[in-house]
Amino acid sequence: MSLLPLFDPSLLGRAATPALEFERSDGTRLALTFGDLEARSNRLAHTLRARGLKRGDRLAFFLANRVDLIDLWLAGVKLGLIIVPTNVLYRERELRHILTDAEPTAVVTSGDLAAFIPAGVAVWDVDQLAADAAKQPADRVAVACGDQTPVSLIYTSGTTGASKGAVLTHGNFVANARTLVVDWRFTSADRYLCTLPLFHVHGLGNGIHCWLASGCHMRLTERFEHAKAAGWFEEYQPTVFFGVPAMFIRLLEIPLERAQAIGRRLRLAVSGSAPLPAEIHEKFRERYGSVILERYGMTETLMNIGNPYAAERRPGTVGLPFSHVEVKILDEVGAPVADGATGELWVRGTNVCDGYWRRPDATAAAWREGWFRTGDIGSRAADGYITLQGRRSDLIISGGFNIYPREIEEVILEQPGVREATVVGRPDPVRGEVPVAYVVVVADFDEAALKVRLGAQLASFKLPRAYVRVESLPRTALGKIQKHLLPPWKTS
Ligand code: MLC
Ligand code: AMP
Repeated sequence: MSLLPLFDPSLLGRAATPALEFERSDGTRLALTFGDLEARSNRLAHTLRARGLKRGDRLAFFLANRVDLIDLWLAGVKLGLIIVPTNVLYRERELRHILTDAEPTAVVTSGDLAAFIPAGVAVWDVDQLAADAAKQPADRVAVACGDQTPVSLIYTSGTTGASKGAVLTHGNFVANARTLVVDWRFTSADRYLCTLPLFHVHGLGNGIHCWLASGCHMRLTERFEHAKAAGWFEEYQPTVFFGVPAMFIRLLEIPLERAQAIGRRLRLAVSGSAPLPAEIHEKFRERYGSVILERYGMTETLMNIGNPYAAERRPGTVGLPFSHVEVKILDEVGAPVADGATGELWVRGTNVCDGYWRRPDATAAAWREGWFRTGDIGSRAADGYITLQGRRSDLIISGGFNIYPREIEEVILEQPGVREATVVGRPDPVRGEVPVAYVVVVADFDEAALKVRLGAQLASFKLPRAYVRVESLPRTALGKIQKHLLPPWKTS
């Protein structure tokens, strides 16, 4: 099944029903019905077709949350395009890699972001595109798509190496959305507050798709702003909220009485994308009276494991495999581990993408007979609950955004005066982890210039929180850096 039939009961069947309220950062709002979304995406599909886009073509976007992103996604679904989301915090260097690799026809962006698009890439202004679309007819355009039809190329740092595009199909997203809507008991009466960015699978594959598949109402914001969060919850009165742990940590700052009132309306709060400390799970329950449902997913697989809706949501665990997925935990030689023992998680199911874009080597390394090697380490209790304990690679997750240390190290090493560099994740009370750089420098090292260089080339969440100068980096006899032997980072 493709995505459109999943959305049609909302787009066509509930055409006159209020669907969406988008709040811009300046506080202005736009309200739309499902019928409006159907018409807007049809008009945009006509425009994209007139600009030459056809089934299988890639179209990238580099935008913060806005309604045009939903139009673009739906138009892509209708035309059989492969949409390439990019993180709005990326800078030219990061975008160049994705845009070179994905070879999109164009990247859709806004005027304030256009300066970050690498030279030589076709740039379509989002407002101009919308103005063109407004002149087009509203009748539906749709090409035949099936389970196997790719719909999105989403870049991930994966388990090793440079960022790779996971080729996600209609079938992957349908499997994910169908399970979540049923398991999490979505109905058209729900009110879903979406503050997650739509360029990642958490906001897109879970948030947007649960909303469209259930026909509920959504309040979308440009981004999560913790100073505004209490007001959003109080005014909109959501029944459902999805967040990353950094958001739940911020929500603990809301005064008790207000939090209790919010909690009475909130039937479901889901956390994912990074580990939720058991202590935060407990504090949120005390404050809101609502028990967070923690689940585990990945770009390549969408959602794999989640705590149950109607049974125990066990703090510190990610729960039980979803119905669309099989999970096995293997030791270093590939043998299944006993309950309670630690190993690497492998997953298989209709949610798992088939491979990476134009990377047969990386695909072969991560997939074996339909099973995908997640790179996440964990164990299963005798009653089936799975606990994650870390990752096989040195990936850092900060505020739910992934950081691959080698990428930062490479930019640091380009700076005159740096002889050696390594980057590690260090604990942070809000963001979970933050990157910290350890550098071996020669006399003429200029730290201020290094910071400027990194700020120009890397997304803000990748910038090291500190640069710790060391005499040398601890290495094995073979020269590999032993990150666990680095001195602790002193915050003062
Ligand atoms: C942050 N910024 C954004 C932004 N998020 N700008 C536009 N859109 C966004 N979504 C900018 C801010 O404007 C600010 O810029 C700077 O980044 C720092 O933001 P902050 O609010 O001061 O940081 P913080 O309080 O730490 O909160 C950040 C956060 C953000 C939690 C809101 O990290 C976030 O939205 N995380 C979600 C990540 C996510 O969706 N991950 C899912 C991956 S999918 P300036 O200029 O003011 O400094 C996956 C699979 C799975 O992992 O299982 O789900
Ligand atoms: P991404 O590559 O952005 O899709 O990030 C996927 C990674 O996020 C997974 O491989 C995990 O390491 C991590 N992750 C997602 N959900 C959880 C969770 N609930 N607990 C711990 N880690 C998580």
